[in-house]
Formats: sequence, C-alpha cells, structure tokens
Amino acid sequence: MSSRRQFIKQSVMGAASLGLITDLVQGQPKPVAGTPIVISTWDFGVPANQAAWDVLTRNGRALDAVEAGVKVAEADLSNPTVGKGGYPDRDGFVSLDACIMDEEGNCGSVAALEHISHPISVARMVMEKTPHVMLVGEGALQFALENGFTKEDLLTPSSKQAWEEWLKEKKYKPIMNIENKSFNTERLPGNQYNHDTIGMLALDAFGNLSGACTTSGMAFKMRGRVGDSPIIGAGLYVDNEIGGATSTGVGEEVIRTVGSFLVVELMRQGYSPEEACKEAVQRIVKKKPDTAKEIQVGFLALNKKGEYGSYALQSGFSYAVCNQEKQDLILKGKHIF
Ligand code: SD4
Repeated sequence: MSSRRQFIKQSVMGAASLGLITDLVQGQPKPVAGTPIVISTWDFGVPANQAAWDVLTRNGRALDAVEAGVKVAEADLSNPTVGKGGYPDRDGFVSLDACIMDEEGNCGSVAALEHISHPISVARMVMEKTPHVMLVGEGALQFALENGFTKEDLLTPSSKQAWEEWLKEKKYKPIMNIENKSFNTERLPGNQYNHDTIGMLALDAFGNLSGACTTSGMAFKMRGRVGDSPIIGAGLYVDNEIGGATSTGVGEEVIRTVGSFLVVELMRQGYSPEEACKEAVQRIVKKKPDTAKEIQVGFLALNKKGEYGSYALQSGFSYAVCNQEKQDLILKGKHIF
C-alpha cells in the first residue's frame, strides 16, 4: 500500500474510533445544540475560558481546550492559589495538585507535585503515557522531568512574603470562608484569600466533554496534605453521556462526599446542573451541619446539552461562562447560607 493510502487509512480509522468520520468527510463538525461552551470556577475563569474558547472555536477537542484554559491560571503569577506563585505549605514548599478527564473516561492526575509550573500538563501526560491514573510527590516530579518539563522555583517573592508573614503567628486553622464578607477574619496577609482552585468544563463542537482542575490547595497546609482537586470523582468528574462537574472549597468535605461524581450521577437521574450541585452541597450540610456553616464549598456542573449551573455553601462563589452569546460572563453561584 502506498504510504499516502496507508496514511489516509490510518487517519480514517483514527477518526472513526473518535466517532468523527462523518464530520471529517464534511470538514466541519455537525452542529450540536448548546456547543461549544466552556465554564470555570471564579472570576479568574474569564481569561482562562478565553484560551479554551480559542481552541473550541477552531473545532478543537474539549480536552485541549481545558488544558489550554487552566494553564492561563497556572501561569498567572499574581494568582496565589494556582500554579507558580501559589502559596506554599507551612514549611515553605509550593506543592500543586491537578487532574484532567476526557470524553472517553480517561483520566490523569498529579498530587503534591513540586517545581513544575503546569501540573495540568503533567496530569495529562500521566493519562496519555502511563498505564496509571495518579502520580504523587517525588515520583510525579521524576516523571515530569523525564518527559521534558523544566524544574522551577515556584515560590515567588510575594508568596514567600505572605508565608513569612504567616510564620509570625503560624496559626494553623484551615477554616475557609474567603469570599463571604462576614467571614473575612480568615483572610491572609495582604488581604489575600487562602484558597481558590480553577475547575473547568468544556463541551466541544462535536458534543464531547472534558474537564480539568488545578490548584496549590490550602495555603500553608500541612506538608503532604492533598485536597479534592486531583482526586477523580471528588474535585472533577466527567461522563460523556451525562455531563461533568468540578468543585472548589474545602477539599476534605468534597472528598468525604465524592462530590463531583455525585453531581454527575444526580444529573444522570434527571437533576438539572444547578439542582445537582445544590443536592451535593446539601449532603455536606446533612453530614456535618456545624462544619458546613463555617466553610466554603462550591460545585459547578455542565451537562451534555450545554446547560450549566452551580451551588455553594456560602455566598461569594462565582464562575465564568464562555459561549456563542457571551465571552466574558461572570455569574454568582447560588448558596445555602
Ligand atoms: C483544596 N479544593 O485543596 C482545594 C482548594 C480550593 O477554593 O478549591 N479552594 O481543598
């Protein structure tokens, strides 16, 4: 067989396995209602969504979109909660958590990864290049370095300064209610917030879903502490038949309720994205009513039809939406308390 024919055959077989054959023949995706769309947690989701949108509008894959999107937040040095510039643990080490999941249920994750400014891309490589789902700590770093990532010092002058400020009192009290003005006593030096994560969900023009989640976790956490963000089912879950969900807030409570998986399963039962997120935060309230009043957890969900919604324990949770109608929409999450 000529190499050209061989190439065409291989391309068509690859496309067929992705279910894109009709689309490729026509050169365009068949329009799927509600697509493309990308949503992500917090106001810093706006520039992140923009990068994802660039991929989606070129008929790119949702997986590429969410990776490109959250990398914007990881690269933002002024953001003390994601990627380089994230606040360190209480011993001064910046350790990052991230995970990613595609439309076929493939997933990859890294936890307690140091010295690499784009943990999401390492997570993707774990997914694509290893038979595993999750690598942690030293092993994750070794894997990243063996695969071309560069070792960096992630502690920026301003995050070092915030840590040194924190060291004066060393108040280890991981209570999180950063957004709700009435809880602002827990703010960090410099009026900074002590946790935020970017979780992103995208539905591409082919109707496929993917998600990504990346964070430096709780500021000044115990060394070795890992939250929900790199845990598939807790910080992120995607089922291409139903929808996807992601979370932000106190990871311990999200892990205890396997929050993002729960949201997706509730959508499978017919709940709207917002109803599903509400039920998931209510589970936290039901299990730990006193804790729930003191902490923040927010869920964000997107279903297969491009419908989205969120719910949080406390006021102040925001999320960013980017679709055909609006590229820089910020919405306030509804909340229980
Ligand atoms: C964690 N869920 O490490 C993350 C932190 C976060 O908003 O989302 N903060 O528990």
